[in-house]
Amino acid sequence: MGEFFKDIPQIKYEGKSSKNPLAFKFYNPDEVLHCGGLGKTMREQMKFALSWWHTMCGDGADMFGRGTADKGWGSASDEEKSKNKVLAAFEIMDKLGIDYFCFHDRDVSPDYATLAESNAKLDAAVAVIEEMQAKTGKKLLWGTANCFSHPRYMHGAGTSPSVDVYAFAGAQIKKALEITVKLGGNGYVFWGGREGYETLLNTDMGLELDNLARLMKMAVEYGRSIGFKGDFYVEPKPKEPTKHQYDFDSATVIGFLNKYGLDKDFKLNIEANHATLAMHTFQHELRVARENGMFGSIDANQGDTLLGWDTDQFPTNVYDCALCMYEVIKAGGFTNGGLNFDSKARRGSFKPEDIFYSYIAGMDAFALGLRIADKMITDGRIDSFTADRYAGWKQGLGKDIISGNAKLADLEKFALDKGEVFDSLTSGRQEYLENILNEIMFTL
Ligand code: XLS
Ligand code: NI
Ligand code: NI
Repeated sequence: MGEFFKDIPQIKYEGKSSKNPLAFKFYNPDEVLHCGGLGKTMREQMKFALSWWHTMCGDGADMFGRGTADKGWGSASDEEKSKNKVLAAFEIMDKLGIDYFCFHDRDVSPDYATLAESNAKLDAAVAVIEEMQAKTGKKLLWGTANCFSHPRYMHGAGTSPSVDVYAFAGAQIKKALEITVKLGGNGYVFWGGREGYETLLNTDMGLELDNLARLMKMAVEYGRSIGFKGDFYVEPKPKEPTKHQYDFDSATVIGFLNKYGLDKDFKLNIEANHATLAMHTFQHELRVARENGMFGSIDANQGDTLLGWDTDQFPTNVYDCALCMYEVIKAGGFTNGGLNFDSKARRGSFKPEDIFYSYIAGMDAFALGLRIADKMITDGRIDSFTADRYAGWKQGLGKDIISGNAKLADLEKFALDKGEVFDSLTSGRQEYLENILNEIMFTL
């Protein structure tokens, strides 16, 4: 190792007084945080993952200009590049102390002339990953198939009007499941690339949604038959690349999974920037998933509230990270999921060392988030305020309603007896709570 990033040392925890830009200030991997009784090390609580597409492939190209970063990894051919990407990715993970990674099939190895050739070359690259995993103990958090980049997917994959394209997507998903199982992956993601529409004038929405569910069922059936024991995930996103993406937000996806009987095998992979695009907070999307028993994994990044697209920035907003980790702890922590940095350095941050500055920023922001969430829970003021607010549901009529023993007529009798209830209300105390959060955050 050390071949691609000779100038980058092993990144260590040096604490908050350090001024070393190539060190963690808040992420102390081996430190145990109580976290409401979960009591794991920071490393185990957060399960950071590297995203192959952004880190190993994304060169900063946008619709107004070519790439700025060199992601050729010194390779003379596509095959060599696939192999070098593996070596470079493992070097990055090693230097940052990241234990997991995530990929799309085509991040690992590109499309070749035929599906058979693409599969064979993908196998060769996967063999190198397998070898590196055996050497280092790094793990695959989740795999997925890229069924959106190739022009054949212009009208969608699982929602394409073309049976030919649908079959092609099925073939790609089958292969992606096989490599996920081969590499011991604990998750498989469906992000609805182009599963949506541009105009309803040409769209049979009912058939498209039924077909998408059919494809997911086939994936579950096949995945389980080859020994996949992990979670399938849907990653909600409201728009981009299509005008309307079917997997709009957590609530929409949960409705879809329930309708088609997929709720036992699927959970959600929540991405911060997608929440912003859906005009929700990140915490809202996580809360909806958690309350429905569907919290699975996280794509850690952040968007820009002034922009309407997926900027996939490395997360540095500590408020959002804290409220995210609060939801994760309340959900009982990660099981098969983790925090995948679906994030890219800005186009102007094009030097190799920017990869490390970016991950350090994201990991430290989430470390602060975890520390704050831990403290919010130990402090207890916010949780006990909320519990007290609903205390009425533990006794009398409230208890009867919850146990199903009250009818509308009982509610009427109660209201008539009681008279005006305005004076019994208590304040929601939003500002008081927000100030507690600030106090916890800034006295860490
Ligand atoms: C795109 C998505 C994508 C998924 C994986 O917006 O975030 O990167 O995470 O297909
Ligand atoms: Ni994502
Ligand atoms: Ni995204």
